[in-house]
Amino acid sequence: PKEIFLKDYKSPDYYFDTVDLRFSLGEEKTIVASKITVFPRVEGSSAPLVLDGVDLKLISIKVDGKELKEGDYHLDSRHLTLPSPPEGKFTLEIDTEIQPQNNTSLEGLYKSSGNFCTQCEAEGFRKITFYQDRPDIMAKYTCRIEADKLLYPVLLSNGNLIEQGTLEGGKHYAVWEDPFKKPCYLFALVAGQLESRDDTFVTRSGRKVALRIWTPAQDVPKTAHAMYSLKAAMKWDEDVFGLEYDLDLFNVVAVPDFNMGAMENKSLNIFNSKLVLASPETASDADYAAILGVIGHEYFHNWTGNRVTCRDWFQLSLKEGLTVFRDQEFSSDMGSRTVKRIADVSKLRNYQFPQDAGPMAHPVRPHSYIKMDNFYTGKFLLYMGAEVVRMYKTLLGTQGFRKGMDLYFKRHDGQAVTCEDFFAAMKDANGADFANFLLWYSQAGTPVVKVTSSYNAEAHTFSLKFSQEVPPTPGQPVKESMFIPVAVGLLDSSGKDMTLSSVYHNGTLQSVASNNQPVLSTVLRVTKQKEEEFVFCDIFERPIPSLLRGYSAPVRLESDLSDSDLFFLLAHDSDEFNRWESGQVLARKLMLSLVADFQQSKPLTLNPKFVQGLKSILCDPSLDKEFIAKAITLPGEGEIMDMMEVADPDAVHAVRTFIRKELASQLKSEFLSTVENNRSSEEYVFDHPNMAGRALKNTALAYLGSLEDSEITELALHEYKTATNMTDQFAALSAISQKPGKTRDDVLADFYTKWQHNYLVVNKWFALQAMSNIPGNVENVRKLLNHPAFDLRNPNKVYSLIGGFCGSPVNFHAKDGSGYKFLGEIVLQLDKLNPQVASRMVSAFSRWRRFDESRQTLAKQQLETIMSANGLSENVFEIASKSLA
Ligand code: HT7
Ligand code: ZN
Repeated sequence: PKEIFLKDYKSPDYYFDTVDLRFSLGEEKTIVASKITVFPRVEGSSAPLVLDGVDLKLISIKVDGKELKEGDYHLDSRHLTLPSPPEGKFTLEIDTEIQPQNNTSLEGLYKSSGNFCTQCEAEGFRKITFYQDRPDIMAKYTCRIEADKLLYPVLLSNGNLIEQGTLEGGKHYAVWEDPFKKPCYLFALVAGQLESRDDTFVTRSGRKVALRIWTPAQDVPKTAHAMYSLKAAMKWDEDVFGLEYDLDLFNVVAVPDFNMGAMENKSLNIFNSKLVLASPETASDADYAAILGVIGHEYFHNWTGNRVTCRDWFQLSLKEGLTVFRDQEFSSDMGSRTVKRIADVSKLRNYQFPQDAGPMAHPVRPHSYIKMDNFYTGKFLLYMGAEVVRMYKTLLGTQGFRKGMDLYFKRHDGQAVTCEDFFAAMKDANGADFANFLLWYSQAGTPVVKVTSSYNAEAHTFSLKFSQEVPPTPGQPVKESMFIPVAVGLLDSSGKDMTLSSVYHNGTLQSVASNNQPVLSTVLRVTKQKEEEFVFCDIFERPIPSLLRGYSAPVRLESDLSDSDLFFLLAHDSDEFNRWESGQVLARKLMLSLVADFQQSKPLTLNPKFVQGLKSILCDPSLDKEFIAKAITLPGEGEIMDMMEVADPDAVHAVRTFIRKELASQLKSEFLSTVENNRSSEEYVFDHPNMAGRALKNTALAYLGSLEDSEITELALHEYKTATNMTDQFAALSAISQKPGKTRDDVLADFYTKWQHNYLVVNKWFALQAMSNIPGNVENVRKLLNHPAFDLRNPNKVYSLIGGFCGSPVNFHAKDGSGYKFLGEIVLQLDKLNPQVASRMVSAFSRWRRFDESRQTLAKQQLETIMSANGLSENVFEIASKSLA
């Protein structure tokens, strides 16, 4: 496999102006005829024209209407080359045959539940026809689709429908024209038996946009929330960024077989059904929230990704980081900002810290790759990219950021650009000094920021001294210091924010006031590696600093705050994110010290102050209920293992289980009344107060479920039977499933019987069992592989069952290697069907060096077996080989 480097980027020798595609869709074969107008970048160029093409059968090729003979071109398994194309502008016509019905990779054109659909990002278009499959080739497309009318009554592509009609032999056709230039990764086609939910949105300039969400007929009633989300997103983008939709039609299609969440194809978004279909009985609050966020995300791409796209795939975070940031802000505005930030930071930590510390570490803009798809798999690039965009906003403020966005669109609409172009727009629009901010794009590794504080009672000054270190990562042994925006507030002894007026930095006095008004929070610009001091003036008592408010930069913070400072912040910080964070820091410290006790066979005891701290949060009626739910949830086992020299899954699991049980038994009556007082109303409402109540009730129920107590089993069974929505029903099922036994078996069987006809609910049932910590669960998971509802070809099922299993530290990392062996076998089977899904699964091995020697040996064996397999895909090769390197 060939590694591709950013430094080797070259502008294409040829551009495409118009692309006319004609699809003749069939059961045995599909014919794709393309007609492209080509022009050279440099007048008079005689460079060869190299087209990408994979798994294609070439039928014919014509240049300016003249058929080429063998010898006039070269064809290999990946490219079609014209060694000497004509000078100047010419037309290229290529007929190709493909077999979408046999395409299990789910990239290019494939079939899902009998319908045709496409997935072209990142490099799937080359599986449809020969093309320069790179995002800096932007062209105007028309697409004619011809197919059997009964089997495929609906024919969709990008843009506007300009013609349709019937043909002989029971066929029909439709012609679509997209007036906007686009890269081929945004091309889409759908043909099948679908029905739509229709609505309209009138843009602020008065354009009436037809909105259609397409699914199989029986699922149309489940698209109401997706439609609500789409209209909310369209309105939000107008209100917050002044961005209007630009066509008269916006289609969304839901398909059950999809490698990722969704795809932002111009005016024809294609979605994994999981992120469209919802009804209160079948979808949880988390599903509802995910649909809102992802519908928003794909819609927002219309401007950030489609109108302005990436020059090359190394710039992926230009569109993904920015669009993830935009969807995060959208969801924050639609619900609770703090809770959303907590959820996003938790996700970031789950992807950022492990990846940054492992063999797959790479910067936000990678320097090289073998298979581009692997960057989506890690999610790092998406979430970390969003953090980089968030830092611009932190530094510039809401208005400054908006100015930067306006300039970005003004300069680059219709272009394929780079991260530097985005940086320049932000900088130029604000005349900002961003120091070496660009390093965030090129330097890998999570900076570790250390802070110490001291108070001078005589001078009335408070000093914060920072130092930073970026750990070495593969290929980057030595690091430069980064520009880190650190948002800070100071709490007085009553827990209120002190007013901040001025601060000395590097010996110069700077005002921190905004519009001459003192402020309660300020952003410090930390740039140096060694000690960098900020001294706050006019501070009349020793404050407790609230550092990195709202997680203002994606770093690991190590401060000298004592436990009592942290308890104080947990109780009082006006920055709710930091309230949560203080609780998490305390919990992490506690868990790590108990892990050490466990490893030394010491008895485990729980610090009463910790119980008290959690109790006061749990019982504080002034707090948002979802915030409470988050604040009383312990850090995950993965997060704690990441902080250990040698990860010990058994010890971490034992400790987390111990703390949960201990909290449940000491706070049993509080948890019981929390359940009692927060039962859902009969009617399901998707809004923050209702979701928050359910989140709190179900967190309490989960704690109670850890107890060996028949009263609790009865309670959970009651909750299960009386639940009126999936959130509550599944939470009760999860609480019951914590302990093996007849009740668990019966309720799991009941749940399956009830929901066997809904594949999305059945996937939840698979995931719940797969993630179980019951010892030896690998055998149960192996059995489930043969369950009639399971299918290795469907990514959602694989993510639920196999992905769920790999997320359970005790069983995946079982000492006897049974978990590793299971995954090794599955990866090889999967790789033959769907390399993208296989590479997602194999990445569970990538941190094998973090474990003890015996686990290392067992995991390494599996990786080596995978590497030695014949015909391994590039996707799996890249992850497995980098993991072993
Ligand atoms: N932009 C979309 C990327 C995507 C993708 C990438 C590789 C393989 C399959 C894929 N499906 C969708 C995702 C998004 O931005 O939501
Ligand atoms: Zn995206």
